[in-house]
Amino acid sequence: MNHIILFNPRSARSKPRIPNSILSIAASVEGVFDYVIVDGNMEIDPWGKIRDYLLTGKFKYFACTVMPGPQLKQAIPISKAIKQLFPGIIITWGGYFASNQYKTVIDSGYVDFVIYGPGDKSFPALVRTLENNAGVDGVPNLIYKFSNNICKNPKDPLYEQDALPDLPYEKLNQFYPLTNYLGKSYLGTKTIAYHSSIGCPFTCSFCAVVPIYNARWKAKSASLVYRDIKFLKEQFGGNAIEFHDNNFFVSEKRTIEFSNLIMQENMVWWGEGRIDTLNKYADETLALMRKSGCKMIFFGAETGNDAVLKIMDKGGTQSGAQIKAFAERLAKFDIIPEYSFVLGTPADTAELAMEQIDFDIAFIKEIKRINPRTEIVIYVYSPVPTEGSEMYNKVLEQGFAFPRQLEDWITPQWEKFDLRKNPLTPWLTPAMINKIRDFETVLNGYFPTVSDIRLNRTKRKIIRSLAAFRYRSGFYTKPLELKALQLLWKYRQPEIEGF
Ligand code: B12
Ligand code: SF4
Repeated sequence: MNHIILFNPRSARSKPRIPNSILSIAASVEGVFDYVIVDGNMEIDPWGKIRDYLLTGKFKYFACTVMPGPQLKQAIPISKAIKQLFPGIIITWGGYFASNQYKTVIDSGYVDFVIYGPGDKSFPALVRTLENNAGVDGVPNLIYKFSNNICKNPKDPLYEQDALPDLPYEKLNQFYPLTNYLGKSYLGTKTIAYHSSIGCPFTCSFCAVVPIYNARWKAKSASLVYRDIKFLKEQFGGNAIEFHDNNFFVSEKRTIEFSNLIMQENMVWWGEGRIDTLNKYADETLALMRKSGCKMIFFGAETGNDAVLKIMDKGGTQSGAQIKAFAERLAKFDIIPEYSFVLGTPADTAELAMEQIDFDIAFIKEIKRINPRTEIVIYVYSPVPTEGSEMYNKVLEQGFAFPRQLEDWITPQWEKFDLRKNPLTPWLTPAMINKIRDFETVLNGYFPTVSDIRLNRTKRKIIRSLAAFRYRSGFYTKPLELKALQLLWKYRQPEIEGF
């Protein structure tokens, strides 16, 4: 038998979202091969479920999506157990982790194939080829081992997104009620996760999207996006949208069209974009977006330092002055800028690395002065293998190396690396990491995120007044009282779990 198990390992403790990665693979085999979906976010014992499926003898393929971080905690042991107990099952991994760390994945010995980049055509082609006992060298976007060598087949150009098959929402609904995926968030009571474009046209040197998409971007048309959203609203009651695109706002024309269409639906929406791109949008467009329900936009501000921005290769047009001016501009349109910063980038000496951290902390405080509603997300820089970029070269020069064994990724140190909390990068001393983390705690105390909907007004007031002295005076060291409160109130960090 040749049935397929599609597995989405657990990625969030709560608030499961529509598993778009695995659902797009489901779409690619819908009506061609029989498949089941197992969602680790919805199962107490996903391994038990997978084992029971395999014991039926009907299955031949196990396909798993893997992003860095918690998903590895299920992806690794489950794939390993399948290979040990059911050696005939063919295991394929796809997604950002599998694509960027393919050598380690293939060398593990228990993952047979990696699909790097889009799997929409590659996965059905792989299964078809294997079913016909043909050679896999013609399957696009495929990585595998042959005679002890890792082979990388050529990659297809990005597909026209409107031409791809529709996501099989109703099929997902047969496995897990779709309404359970439409969670309560800052945006609405039933939030839809939607992915409307693939890739990104930029080449920021620290970004995991770049090695996979090489500055390519393709989007669904506004009318198709609207059609899908309307379907999810009418069939399942969705009332808000979280766009999961790397870069939703590349085309102003598409944003205008979408805003005009969604206006009548009375839905709040959110997406990720670039400051320099949106800064070029006309005032009328920004006003239209807000009117249509766009309440907050996530931006990679990264740093206020122009020299570091240049090394990060932020397209050559983003500057510290622009980041500040844009926060002020968005305030006029009542759109909340959610700025993410990457602190702890490599520097030639320890003094310079510390100076850069101090500079960014001061810059973030200035942004807060300019537009206090700006939401700040802080990451510690974690390298991604963007081969050939100035930043990655610097990282290698300083002695950084990724784990060689797949299992090492689930050790506590590397798990934290993935969450961009403790990057194991040689140029950052514990004092630097502590400074970043302590400042983050004080900042989150003084300005609790609006996206944590469980934090009521009283709690906000208490923690804000407790953090006021530290924030104003710059005394961030060991804010244990704030940490205790955040722990007690289960403060939600949007950078780890989304809204
Ligand atoms: C949604 C999301 C989350 C959600 C998870 C939601 C869920 N499933 O429950 C949450 C908010 C929890 C999350 C968290 C994190 N995330 Co996240 N996340 C995303 C996001 C925005 C969308 C993923 C998605 O659905 N894409 C839509 C699908 C259609 O695209 P796709 O996954 O690329 O799938 C295509 C191909 O990759 C391939 N494919 C994918 N899977 C498979 C499987 C098989 C078998 C095959 C054949 C092919 C295949 O085919 C698909 C169709 O073409 C992506 C960015 C993005 N735009 O993709 C980041 C992203 C994947 N996340 C990322 C990271 C780093 C994280 C974190 C680890 C860290 C962080 N702080 O952000 C955390 C913690 C992880 C955790 N808790 O698991 C990075 C990965 C970067 C990297 N270094 O590789 C991304 C790329 C964001 C970014 N630009 O930095 N994330
Ligand atoms: S704009 Fe964003 S998604 Fe695009 S390359 Fe830069 S950081 Fe990555």
